[in-house]
Amino acid sequence: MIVQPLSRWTTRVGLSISGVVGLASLTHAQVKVGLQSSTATFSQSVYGPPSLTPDLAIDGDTTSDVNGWAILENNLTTTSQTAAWEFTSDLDPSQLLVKLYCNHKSTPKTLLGRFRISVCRSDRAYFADGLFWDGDVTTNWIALTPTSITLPSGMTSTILSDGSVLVGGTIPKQATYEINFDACVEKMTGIRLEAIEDPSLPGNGPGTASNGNFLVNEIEVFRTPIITASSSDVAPDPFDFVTITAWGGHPRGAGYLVLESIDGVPMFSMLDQGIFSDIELYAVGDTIPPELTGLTLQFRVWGACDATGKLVPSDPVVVTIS
Ligand SMILES: [Ca+2]
Ligand SMILES: [Ca+2]
Repeated sequence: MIVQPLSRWTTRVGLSISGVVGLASLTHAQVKVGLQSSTATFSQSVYGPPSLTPDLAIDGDTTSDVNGWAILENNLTTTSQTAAWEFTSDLDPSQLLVKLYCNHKSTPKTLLGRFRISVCRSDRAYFADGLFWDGDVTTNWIALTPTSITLPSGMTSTILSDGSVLVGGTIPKQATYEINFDACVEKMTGIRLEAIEDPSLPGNGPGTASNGNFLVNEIEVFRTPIITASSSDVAPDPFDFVTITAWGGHPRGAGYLVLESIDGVPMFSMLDQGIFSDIELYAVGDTIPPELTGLTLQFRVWGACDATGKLVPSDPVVVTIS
């Protein structure tokens, strides 16, 4: 087997040929992520215990008027506040969709003005203690920079250098924000929502209400796994073919290999996962089936991180089996 080395990438990748299976197709199922242990630095109360608390932002009610997290203090001022939740199970590297519902009706335009989303890999014992005032939201957070944002018509968003989002334009009465991220992070355990003051906002923010308040009725997180197929997903096929086990890595985190045939087979993809900081490109196998001779495979690392932590594909690398 002849292989060409990766030239541009500091990462090297592995490739092995070891068996016979059929053709596979890839599916990219988006699944909702469970959240728990709602925690905040502050939650709004009305001269009593906290009543607009982050647990109401994960109760499944996205539309009731007063059902979510808000931060107005009893002196009717606001300041930057933070909420955090644990993921109910660890997440592998994912494309994340975060939906933020701001549907307060009796006080319209009570939307998030500037905010930032982060994830962490910490043990759940060390963050998100479930308190609604002075809760523990401190751990090693990894701020995510959105790859795209969908807002109601007329609203604008600006992604600032710290990864936070500042909304502007025409502020509607209610809004649902949809923010996409590439989360190039292994074994994610939690998510943080920072509401950040900004001088462009009414009352200096962090919300769009005149007093800087907001109400987040609900936060929903959906993930699309980067890994979408494994050997068990490969259905038998009349065209017996070779099993490709591939793995890749990147010094900064996770990496994945997508294999695509560029001749001979219309769809030929299979993934495996591995985390390696420095691996070699090599082939494993007793013999190469004769029908593979001359086959050309193209593959690329999908999941290499660029300088901002975004998942990016490498340039194609071509392997010819001989
Ligand atoms: Ca809710
Ligand atoms: Ca915890």
